[in-house]
Amino acid sequence: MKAEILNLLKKQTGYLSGQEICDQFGVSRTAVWKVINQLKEEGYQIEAVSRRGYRLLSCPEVLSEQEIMNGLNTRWAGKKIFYYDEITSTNDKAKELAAETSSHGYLVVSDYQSKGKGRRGRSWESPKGTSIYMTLVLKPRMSPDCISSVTLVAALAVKQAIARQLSIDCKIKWPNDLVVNGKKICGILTEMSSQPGFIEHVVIGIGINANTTEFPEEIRQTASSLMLETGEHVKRSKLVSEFLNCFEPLYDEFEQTGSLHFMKEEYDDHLVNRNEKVRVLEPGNEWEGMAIGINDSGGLLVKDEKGRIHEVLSGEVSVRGVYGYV
Ligand code: BT5
Repeated sequence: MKAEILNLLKKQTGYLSGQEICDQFGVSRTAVWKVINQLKEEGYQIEAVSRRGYRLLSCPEVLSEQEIMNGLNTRWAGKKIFYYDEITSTNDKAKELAAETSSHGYLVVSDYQSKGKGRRGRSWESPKGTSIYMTLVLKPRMSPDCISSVTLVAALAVKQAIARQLSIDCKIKWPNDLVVNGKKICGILTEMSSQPGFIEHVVIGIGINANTTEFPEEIRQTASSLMLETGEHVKRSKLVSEFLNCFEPLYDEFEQTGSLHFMKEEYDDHLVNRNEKVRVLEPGNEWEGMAIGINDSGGLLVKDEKGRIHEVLSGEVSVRGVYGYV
């Protein structure tokens, strides 16, 4: 009922009478008053005038289930949202929930993570109230081999969502980072649970530095936020809904065709070190070459000094610019 009342308040230009709300939902005035108070606690400014009713004055910049839902335009992505003020890691919570339910496409989102995770045991800085930490849970109908491609689908969806809200064009650092002006503003951690030949679930964890202004010393040179790079304040809930709106059609197409062919051109156009020299760090082997673009299965094509083209697969491999992170 909270979401519906909020929607009514948003649509109304003047006052919305308390009685009207009671009639519409068949509830008492006290119940309405309680919902209004909950909304106020969440940061909505609502004016209450006797005999006229309620009027919404302003909406907070909050990350909340309601606000994300309001911006959704999807069939299945994010239709169920688990919101937390704080959590250890949205990926860990998502995996816990995935084991208990069979539904596809729900989102776990939190305002703070005490143990945000990066890949291979690394950590993800997750300060409170400024950024986005979310995990989408999928039950894919595809072979486990296709899963690394899902990270690329998510990266392109984040890029598209950011472009819808802010006047910047982010670059993608294959396979799982987004960068602006050479600094990392988003990281993706995809984890899968599978049995031989089939996938039980996949969780796609995404951290976006939205309005963060301070980073710890160790990452100050390589990390940044959308606000620092654009000067624009990011509406986090809106960005989350846009991500889901962008992700759904891309994923549907990928699931149907089993290939990234349909998005390859757009992806390559945003590949940060396309046609530049990169260093490929494979376990026990480091070499340099020129990044060309991705192939239909999500591998990165890199041309070595002899002109031979190699498919670099994500996993144990890192690709860096020869001068540093990008
Ligand atoms: C990643 O790992 O980039 C994947 C990050 C995924 C984070 C999301 S948040 C929601 C979900 N729940 C989780 O627990 N995780 C996911 P990797 O490529 O390994 O990069 C990690 C490295 O990035 C660290 O070792 C730092 O050097 C750097 N780093 C840490 N926090 C950062 C931040 N907030 N912004 C930019 N760089 C950061």
